[in-house]
Amino acid sequence: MQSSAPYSFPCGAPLDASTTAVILIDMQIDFCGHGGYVDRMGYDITATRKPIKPLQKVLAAARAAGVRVIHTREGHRPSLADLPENKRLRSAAIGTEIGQPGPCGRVLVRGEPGWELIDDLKPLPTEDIIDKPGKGSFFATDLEHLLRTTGCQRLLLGGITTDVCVHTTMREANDRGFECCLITDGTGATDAGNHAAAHKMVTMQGGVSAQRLERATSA
Ligand code: C5J
Repeated sequence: MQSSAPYSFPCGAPLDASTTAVILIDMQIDFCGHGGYVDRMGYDITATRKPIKPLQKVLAAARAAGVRVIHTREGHRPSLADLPENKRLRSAAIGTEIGQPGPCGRVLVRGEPGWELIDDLKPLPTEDIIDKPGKGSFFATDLEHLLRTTGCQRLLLGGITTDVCVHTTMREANDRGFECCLITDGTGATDAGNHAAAHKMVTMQGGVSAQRLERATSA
């Protein structure tokens, strides 16, 4: 780790691999692949693919240091029984209705090609994957139970998108008492302004929600 803002992460006891987890959020084809959800909404996937290389370095370093790595996937049951109607309607309004067929299979549906994690950041068989129906990784999942059981109190967060699922997860985690650090260059968003704002806002009030790790992977 290089440096962080607005203070040197972590506060309290020094960083310890056994109580730290790296959480990679939604590095799925639907969010950064050709023909996926984000691509079909008309956003430039170059922006959401940007964190791939930095995250490969983070993954390698975390695995070498024995830090727990957890991956998340946003998606819904094939029955769509866990898809709130307002989420379905909003996705339909933008022309990419969740659950409908597309070039990568049914949009954001578990088991479909677009829902898969990208090959560049494949989980090891020993790493846990959290399947979530919402933007946050804690809502309707066993992530908190898993973190408490394994004694992880510090979280390094990367993935896509910075302003939506990464931020929601970070906020959920912060309120639960986990100490969070966003991996600045390990996150990506469909909008550059939102991406920058999402990084800036965590530094307010002395680090109101989490800390921003600068140049996480430059070395
Ligand atoms: C979105 C996500 N943007 N992973 N999901 O719908 O950020």
